[in-house]
Amino acid sequence: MNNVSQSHFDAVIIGAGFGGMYAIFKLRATGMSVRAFEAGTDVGGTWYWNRYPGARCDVESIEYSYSFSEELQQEWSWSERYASQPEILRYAGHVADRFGLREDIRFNQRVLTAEFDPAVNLWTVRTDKGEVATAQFLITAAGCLSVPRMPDIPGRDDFGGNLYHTGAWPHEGVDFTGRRVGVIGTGSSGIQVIPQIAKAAAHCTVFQRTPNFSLAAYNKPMDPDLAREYKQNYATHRAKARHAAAGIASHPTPEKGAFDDSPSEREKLYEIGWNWGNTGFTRIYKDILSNLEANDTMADFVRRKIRDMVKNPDVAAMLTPNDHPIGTKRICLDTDYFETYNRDNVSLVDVRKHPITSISREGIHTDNEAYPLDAIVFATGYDAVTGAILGIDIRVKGRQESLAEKWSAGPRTYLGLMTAGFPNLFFITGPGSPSVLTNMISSIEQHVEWIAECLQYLRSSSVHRMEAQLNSEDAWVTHVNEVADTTLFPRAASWYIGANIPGKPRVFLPYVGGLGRYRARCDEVARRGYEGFSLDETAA
Ligand code: N01
Repeated sequence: MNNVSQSHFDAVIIGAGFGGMYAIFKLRATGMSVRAFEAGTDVGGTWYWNRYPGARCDVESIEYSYSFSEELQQEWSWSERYASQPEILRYAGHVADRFGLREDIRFNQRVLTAEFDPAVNLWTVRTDKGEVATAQFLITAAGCLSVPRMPDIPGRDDFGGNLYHTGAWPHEGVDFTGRRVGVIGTGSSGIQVIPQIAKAAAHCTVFQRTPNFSLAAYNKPMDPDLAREYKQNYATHRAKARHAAAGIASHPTPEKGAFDDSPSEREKLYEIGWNWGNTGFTRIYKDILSNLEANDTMADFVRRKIRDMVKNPDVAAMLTPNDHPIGTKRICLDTDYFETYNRDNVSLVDVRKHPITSISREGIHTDNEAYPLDAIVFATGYDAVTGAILGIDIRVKGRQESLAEKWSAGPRTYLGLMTAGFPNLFFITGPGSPSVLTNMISSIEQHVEWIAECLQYLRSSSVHRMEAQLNSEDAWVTHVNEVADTTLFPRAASWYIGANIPGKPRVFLPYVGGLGRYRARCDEVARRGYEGFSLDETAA
C-alpha cells in the first residue's frame, strides 16, 4: 500500500470534531505527543458532515463555544443568536488555525481497528489508508451522532432520483428548485430542513412516523449588548455553565414544581418560556421531566400552540405529539416549522397509519398510495452514542472478547469514561456520561480536562496501565439506569435508549443526573486517587 507509515505517540485520538480538537490541544499542553485520525477532510465533526440547509445549533451560540482560552472567546464573535452550521464550521476552522491543531491530525483516514497489547501496554491503531500508529493511550472522540442511519426500505437503491441523508450532506449543496422532494423523518434534522426545502421545491412531501415537540427558536442577529456583557463576564457565565445540569448557564434552575403554581400562573410562565425560544423551556418547573401530570400541563400548552400555528385542523392533529412526554425525546428548536404546513406546496403523510412499503424508481410507496419524487431526503437519524465506537474493531491481544462483544447487551462503562477489560482506553462523552443531554462543548471540556489530568497523574506516579474495575462499572451502570428510571425519559421510544435502530439493545445511553452532579462525582473519584479504577505500576 502507498504512503503507509507507522509511528509512535503518547496518545492516539480518534476524531477531530470538538472533542478531538480539544483533546489534541490539552494533551499537547501537558507535553504529550498526539496523533488524531479523522475520517473527514477537515475538522468540525458533526458540523463538518451536517451541511443540510437550515442546520443550526439548538444551544445559543454565545454558550456553544470553547471556554478554555480567554483570548479565543474574546476574539471570536457570533453573528446570530443560534449559529448556523457554516458559522460553527468556520469557528472550528478558526480554532484549528489558531492553535495549530491540523499538524497533528491525519485527515481522510477512518480508524478500522485498535488492539491493546498488555505485554507492552500499547495500543496499535490501523486506518483504512493503511496507516498504523501505536500509543500508550487511546482516546475516542468519534462523536455521539456521527453514524447516519438509512432505514432498509425495499427498493431504496433503485430510486431514479437523488437520495440524501442530512448527516452526510453533499459539500457542494443541493438545488431543490422546481423538484418534487420527499423528506422522511421529523426529528431535529427534519424539522430544520423541511422549511428550507419547502421554500425551494416544487413540492415537499413529509413522511412522518412520529410527531415531535418543537419550539420556535426566535433566531435573530446577535444582540450586541448581550455579546458585550458575555465577553465582560465570561468567567462567571462559564463557571455557572460548568455546574449546570445541561451545561448551559442561561437555563433556569427551578425550585417550584408545576403544581406549586395556579393554572393561570403556569400559563403565564409557559407563555414567557415559549417566547424565550430556548430548550431551557422544559426546565421552567423542576418536575416537568419526572412527573407525568406536570409534564402534561406543558405538553398541552405546546399542543395548543401547534393548533394555533397550523391552519388545517386535520394537519394540525397529525402534527400534534401524543406518544411521549414533552422533553423525553430531544426537544426540537425550529424556524417556521409548523407554519410551513400552511404552504400549498407542502403535504404531510402519516406513515404510522400508512407505512412506507417500498421505494421504486419513481418514488415512495405507502400501503395505500404512490408518491412520485425527484429527490428523497432521509432525516432518519443516527446509530447514536455507541455507533461510532463500535464501528471500530476494538480488542485486547490474547482476549477472546472484542468491545462490541462485551457491549452486545448494551454499553457498560464506569463514569462513561472507561470500560473494564480495555486498559488505557478513554471515551470522550461516552455512554453513561451526560453527553447528548447537555451542551456538548461543556461536556467535552469536562471530559478532556479530567482525562488530561488523569494522564498526568499516571505519568507522575509511574502508572503504566489504568482500567475500570468491574464492580465500579457494574455499580455505575446500575446508577445510570436508576437515575433514568426516576425520570420520564424511558417512556419515549427514542434514540436515547437505542429504540431507533432495529436490534439495538434498549439501554438508556446518557447519564441523566446532570453535568454539575456528574462533574462533582468525577472530581471526587480523582481526588480519591482514581477510586474504582485499577492502576498498575508494572512497566511493560
Ligand atoms: O434524528 P432523530 P435527527 N420510516 O433520530 C424518523 C441532534 N441534532 O437527525 O420518531 C419513517 O431524532 C423517526 O421517526 P420515529 C439532536 O440531538 C441537533 O433528527 O422513530 N420515519 C424520526 O422522526 C437530535 O435529537 C440539531 O418514529 C423514520 C426521524 O426519522 C439528534 O441529532 C439538529 C424511519 C429521526 O429523528 C438526532 O436528530 C439536528 C422510517 N423507517 C440534529 N426511521 C440541533 O442542534 C426513522 N424515522 C438543532
